[in-house]
Amino acid sequence: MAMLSFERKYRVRGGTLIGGDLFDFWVGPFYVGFFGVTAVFCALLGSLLIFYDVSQSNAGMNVFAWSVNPPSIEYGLGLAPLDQGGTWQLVTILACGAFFSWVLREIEICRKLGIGWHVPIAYSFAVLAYVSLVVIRPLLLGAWGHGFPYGIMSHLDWVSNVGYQFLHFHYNPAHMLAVTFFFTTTMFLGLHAGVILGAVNPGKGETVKYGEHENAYFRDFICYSIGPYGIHRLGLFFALNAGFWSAVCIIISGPFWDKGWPYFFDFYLKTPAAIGNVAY
Ligand code: UQ2
Repeated sequence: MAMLSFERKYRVRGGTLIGGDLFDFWVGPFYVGFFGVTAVFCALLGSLLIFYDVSQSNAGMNVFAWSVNPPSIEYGLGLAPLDQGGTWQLVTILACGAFFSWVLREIEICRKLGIGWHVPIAYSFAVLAYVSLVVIRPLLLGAWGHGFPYGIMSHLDWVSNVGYQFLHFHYNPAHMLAVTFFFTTTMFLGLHAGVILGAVNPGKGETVKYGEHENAYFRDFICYSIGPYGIHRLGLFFALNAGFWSAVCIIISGPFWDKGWPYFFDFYLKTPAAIGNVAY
């Protein structure tokens, strides 16, 4: 890919977190950096281990049946033999290595450009959601076997099974918050993308519009415009909260709440609103 003339001035030295000028170069359009090397190393080795593990199973070429499974609960927090979940443990370590490397690579690029760390901070919430499932919750429950399996159908089965262990996972209040944030985030992106495309691509013969028209649109439509900075702050806030409450909702399930989630709302029966008014 050809380097655009103005790109040269953004391809600045420095900003690295480790190793000085070592790996401070680009390959085509890609910044390499120390953490680019560690990310690619972890991702390649992890992928090879996944293919190795799957090759030892009887799943054949059916990709939907491929699954790298965690050890059984009996192994606790110890290491398991490769064919008993040890590969899952190595893949998990390498996945964490790749994800953490990616966060640090994003930070180095922010430092080079002199921009804020919003992207690495946002991405780290996604990493947190993953780490909650395969590291934090298994540690709190005392066994790596509580992690989820790495497979297309098998991870869906895991989600369903864990959900039913709590009778009805949608009664988990943190899950309610997470779902609500996910949905509102897509609504905000839909509204935002729609208004931006509507303004810059108004149709044949119309002149391209801009920010004031976007403002006016939402004032006329819902009596309120949050503004061009506001919509991005709101969107980032809601997106980060979606990841954050996802992490909370799974970490509390088991380590801090071991009944069905519907029972959580039994506290209502002890409130003045219910006492003497609700039969049960
Ligand atoms: C907006 C605005 C934008 C937008 C969008 C809105 C000009 C280009 C999508 C509308 C969003 C609003 C009003 C948020 C409503 C908030 C809640 C909590 C329901 O006003 O400013 O900029 O893209």
